[in-house]
Amino acid sequence: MLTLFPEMFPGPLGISLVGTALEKGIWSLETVDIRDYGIGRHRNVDDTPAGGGAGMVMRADVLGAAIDAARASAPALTAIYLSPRGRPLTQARVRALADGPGVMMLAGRFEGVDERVIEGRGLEEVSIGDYVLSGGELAAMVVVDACVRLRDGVLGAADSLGEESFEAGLLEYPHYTRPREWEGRAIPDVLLSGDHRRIADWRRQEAEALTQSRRPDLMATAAKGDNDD
Ligand code: 9D3
Repeated sequence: MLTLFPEMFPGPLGISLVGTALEKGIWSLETVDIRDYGIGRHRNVDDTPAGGGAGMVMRADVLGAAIDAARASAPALTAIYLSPRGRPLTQARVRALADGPGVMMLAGRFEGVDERVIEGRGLEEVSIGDYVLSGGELAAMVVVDACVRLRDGVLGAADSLGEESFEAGLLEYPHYTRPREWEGRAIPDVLLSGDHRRIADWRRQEAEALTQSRRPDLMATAAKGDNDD
């Protein structure tokens, strides 16, 4: 993880499912402090944009040196730059990254990085969605979280089973647990009927209705069965 804020890591990645996997050695994390490659007495990492305009841009020479140092100890890793203009992250890309040798990720700050470092180091630009963050670190954590949970030994057997559910591609049906009635709201009778066929039918119907109303874009691919999840 190449970042100006190494103290953000592992942060939430040190907790629960993914954190336990980190402790078990199922995955590991190294941070590179980009500031260590900064220029001059003030360790500068950014400068004003060529051509003018607002904000600052991260320097290609600084980032090149940081990337090369990281690459020297881990040459095989896929190199990703988290960027608001990147290709949107998909479960298919997550799967491929999780099956690979690991990832080197550059988290940007300011307006972004000098274009030449993206070209010169062959960085793949990845976005996590159409909203504006204050930097790439949280996005990088999202990528790691999504990948690590797919690695062997991270999910319990029960959760892994769910990954292959025939309902994949639809939003999930509503869940309920005790108490049977809460603030005047009852658990739907069908779920207490013990009729597993009727329960499965009800869940499928609920999942389809939710998907139709919230994510009609998913409906087409779910029907074809060629979705990512
Ligand atoms: C006004 C132009 N802005 C682009 C939308 C500048 C800008 C805003 C925020 C440049 C960088 C950022 C910081 N965002 C990320 O580093 C980032 C991000 C995001 O903001 N949304 C979704 N995915 C990602 S991945 C990295």
